[in-house]
Amino acid sequence: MRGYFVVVEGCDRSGKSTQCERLVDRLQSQGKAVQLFKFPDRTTQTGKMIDSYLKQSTQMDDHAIHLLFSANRWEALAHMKSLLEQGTTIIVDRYAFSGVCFSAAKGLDFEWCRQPDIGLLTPDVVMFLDLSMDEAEKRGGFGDERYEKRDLQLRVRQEFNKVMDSTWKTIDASKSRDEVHDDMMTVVEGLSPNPGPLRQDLWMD
Ligand code: ADP
Ligand code: 2DT
Ligand code: MG
Repeated sequence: MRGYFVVVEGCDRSGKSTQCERLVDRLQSQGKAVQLFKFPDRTTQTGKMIDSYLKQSTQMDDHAIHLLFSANRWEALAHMKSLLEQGTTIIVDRYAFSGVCFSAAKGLDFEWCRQPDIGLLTPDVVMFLDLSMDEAEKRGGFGDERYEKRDLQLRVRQEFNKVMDSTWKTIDASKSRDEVHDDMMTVVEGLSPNPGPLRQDLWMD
């Protein structure tokens, strides 16, 4: 059987990276084949350009950086597909939803933003870690990266409200790390035992 494609989305400091790692560790400890992916993947050629943009060492047109974030996903597609087909589950820390929400929050046209990611793999489930800005701010001050600003984060949140649909699983990210982990495990354990063929039809409807 193929692996599951699980995406974790949410605003900054909602606990995505913490929980993705925990999910991978837990599933691996159960003997399952699982691999972690993270977008942007800052290690590739496009990832290095994205990293220096986020760290504010380079400037780039908003459209150009949007396309680079998308390219960063397209270049991972073959690897993700082959793992899934071999039966490995992949847990993905941010995906095209972050791509659209951040760029739209900056003022780019929402429909334009969706175009470059059309035809990527469609996740089996998207978990949205839901945390208010006030709670997020209690988790430490903003860093120095380009998008770590309150007003932008609030706009990103509004964009997430637009892209999420009834298939998304909203997780209350204000709970303790253990409780959030348990809630996410419940979602993963509830995935269909027969997920059907891999779908490479993101936003093709
Ligand atoms: P994200 O990847 O969504 O930005 P992180 O996983 O990096 O979030 O977590 C942001 C900060 O909040 C980290 O310092 C992390 O240790 C802390 N954190 C994560 N989950 C929780 C939680 N459930 N309760 C309190 N603090 C948390
Ligand atoms: P991390 O803090 O998770 O490394 O994210 N972003 C991310 C975009 O603007 N477009 C995208 O396509 C993706 C995947 C969100 C780094 C920042 O990059 C933003 C925060
Ligand atoms: Mg993170």
